[in-house]
Amino acid sequence: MGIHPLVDALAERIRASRLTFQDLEPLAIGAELEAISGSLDGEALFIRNEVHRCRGFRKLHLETARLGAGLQILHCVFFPDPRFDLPVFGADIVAGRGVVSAAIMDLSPVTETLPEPIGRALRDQARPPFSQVRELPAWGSIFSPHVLFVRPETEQEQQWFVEEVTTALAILAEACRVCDPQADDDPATVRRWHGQLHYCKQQKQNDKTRRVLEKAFNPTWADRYIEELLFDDPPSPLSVD
Ligand code: BLA
Repeated sequence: MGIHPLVDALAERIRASRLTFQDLEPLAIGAELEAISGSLDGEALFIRNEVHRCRGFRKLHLETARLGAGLQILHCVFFPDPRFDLPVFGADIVAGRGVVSAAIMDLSPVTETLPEPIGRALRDQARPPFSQVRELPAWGSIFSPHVLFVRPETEQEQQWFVEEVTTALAILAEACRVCDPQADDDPATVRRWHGQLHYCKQQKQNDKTRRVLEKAFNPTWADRYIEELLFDDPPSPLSVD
């Protein structure tokens, strides 16, 4: 069985948007993390990971996965280089048996508020009338007021979701193009690094991700995967050269 069309369509769109970021280059990850396969209860499991960096972002991670009982996942996070005044881009789709239960996307601030040009661009954007907007869990305090968290019911709503992600990435790519880095030891850089650490800490409280990975693999593997690949702590700007 293939991958849900929304997962496929969004992955393709993210790959295309990714190319609009400057100085994009692949980051080496271990072969054991690039393509992971196995089986659970007789069903095929796989995870495909793509990791890049570019000017302004220390890590662009796109994961597509099929993890047992027909569960299909797209997970994507663009982690900014703290020297740049840029938010974290995050998206997650969870689909199973033809139904998409969760589709979430946000440009998340790493300080009190989003950089003003990004906040303004998002405010100016009319949101399509999704029929099922979902409530955020408590750890979701990291998300911006513009977070999109829905259960897209129809193909049209799924297309809207892809368009919303495309728009957010275009806004982010433009902000990135005009953003100049600050010094490693600039207090603003250090503040943004702390903000990114907090983002990762909150994401790691999502027990639903951990439970799925523990069941498909095992708790030790899941913990390592979450700590080292999904939400690794950003290196301190004061310790890198
Ligand atoms: C929810 N994430 C979920 C759910 C599962 C996963 C099974 C529950 C589905 C539902 O509530 O309908 C599983 N997500 C995974 C797994 C991976 C993954 C296994 O990415 C990776 C291998 N999660 C993220 C990112 C965001 C995110 C980047 O990884 C947002 C930017 C959000 N996922 C997110 C939220 C929920 C969720 C907010 C709902 C949690 C809840 O309602 O408690």
